[in-house]
Amino acid sequence: MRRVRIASLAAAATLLLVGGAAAVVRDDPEPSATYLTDDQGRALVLRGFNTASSAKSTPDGMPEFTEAQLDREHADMGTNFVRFLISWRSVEPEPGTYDRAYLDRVAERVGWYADRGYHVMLDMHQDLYSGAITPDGKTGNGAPAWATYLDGLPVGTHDMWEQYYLDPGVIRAFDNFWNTTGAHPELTEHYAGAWRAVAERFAGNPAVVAYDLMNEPYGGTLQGPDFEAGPLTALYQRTADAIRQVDANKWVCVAPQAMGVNWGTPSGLGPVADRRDGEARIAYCPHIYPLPMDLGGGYEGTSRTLVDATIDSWRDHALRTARALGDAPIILGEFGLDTTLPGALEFVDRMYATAAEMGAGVSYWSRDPGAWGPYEEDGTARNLVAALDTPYPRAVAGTPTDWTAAPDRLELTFRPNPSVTAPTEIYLPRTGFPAGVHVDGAQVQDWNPQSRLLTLRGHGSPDSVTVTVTPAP
Ligand code: MNI
Repeated sequence: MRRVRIASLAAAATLLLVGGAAAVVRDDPEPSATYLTDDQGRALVLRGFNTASSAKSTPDGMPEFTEAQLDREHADMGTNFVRFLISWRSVEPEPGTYDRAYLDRVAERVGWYADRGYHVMLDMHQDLYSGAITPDGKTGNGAPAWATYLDGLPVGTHDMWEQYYLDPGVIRAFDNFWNTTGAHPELTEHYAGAWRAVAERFAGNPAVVAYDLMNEPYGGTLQGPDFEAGPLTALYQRTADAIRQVDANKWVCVAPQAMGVNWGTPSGLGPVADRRDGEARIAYCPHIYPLPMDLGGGYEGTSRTLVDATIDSWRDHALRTARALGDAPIILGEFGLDTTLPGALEFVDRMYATAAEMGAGVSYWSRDPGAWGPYEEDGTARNLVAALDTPYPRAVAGTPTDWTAAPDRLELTFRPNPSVTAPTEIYLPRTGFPAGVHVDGAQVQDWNPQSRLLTLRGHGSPDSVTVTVTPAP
């Protein structure tokens, strides 16, 4: 065990140095100038949770999550977004047969979010390809058993779940999916078909804003650009095309491979054409998990120095990849950590500040109870709740060019879009704004101390507007 950890750390340090050097020799990339938009054309700043890891293993594919728990989250942190886990095994339990009852259950949850004004991104989740890689079905998740071909190769037993990615049987299951073996050209076709079935069900549902095509892709024997620019980009193109047959409007979110890119190395993902009328709606949804923190290092000392270097190179590479994808907006699909680690909440603050700088949405991993999440099993709020309950502009009547938040202050600069008539909407937490708000730079249309929502109109300049919101004096 110890050997593995030391070897991984050495590998990570090398990767970090390579990433850091690459960042020095190229220009600093500009923040993303594009945002996902709502049906009124406003730029969306998305803040929410992955909901939830429990969906990976429940028989009905639903997270252990109630409508009352959503009310609680909404009241405590003012989230407006969810990355909701769905799975291929549940959508297509038999080849070519789509489970309508499952999609109805997903739609019921989407309805809970819709009732509270949330935006939903459906995430086709997988880890280690499939539950069928081990007899007990409890190690991996994602693909149906009928699409899992280990070809008799072994899968071992390991303490760290990531180690299963190195087992011959798991690698072969991925090689068969990507058809690197040449034996299973039908599997990616099925995957695209499953997505078309999902998109057909949700095309007319305005609460669903995006489809995250595959969680943390892994290339089996193909890694890096050989995988990302090859079969991964091809799968995204095939799946985006299948979705566009039934849904012209939702955002299609593409993710890089997890290995390396989650630690700050560059992605080799190729561009994906969006065959819809009008502007492309392709978004980029990378994850970040700085390796020193995953290994229990916390955000202090040497570990903190390495984590900061990881964040810097991850941000620069993510911005470059998003630009190469055609100025794609960015959603940080996952970051998260054991918040009992030293410095954990400073890391959380740093990640949200980085996302704001980048113009990126965020879905924290995850909404499950426990040490990584906002609540204990018994519902007690944990330290994460206060850390995440911060001001943010939820929907902006133009393009944000710069925004920063502190617990009792929000500064937002944006370029107004004259064709947007809906107001700019800002969330402000009770702790920082107990007695009301003071606004400079725009007129208040409404302030609702219950929902904590501030709406603004009548911003003077046509070019650039800067709004500052502070507590009422
Ligand atoms: O840390 C990972 C991760 C590590 C290594 C690899 N490979 C070797 C391919 C892949 C992924 N993932 C982090 C989180 N993502 C899942 C859900 O998407 C969570 O359970 C993990 O904490």
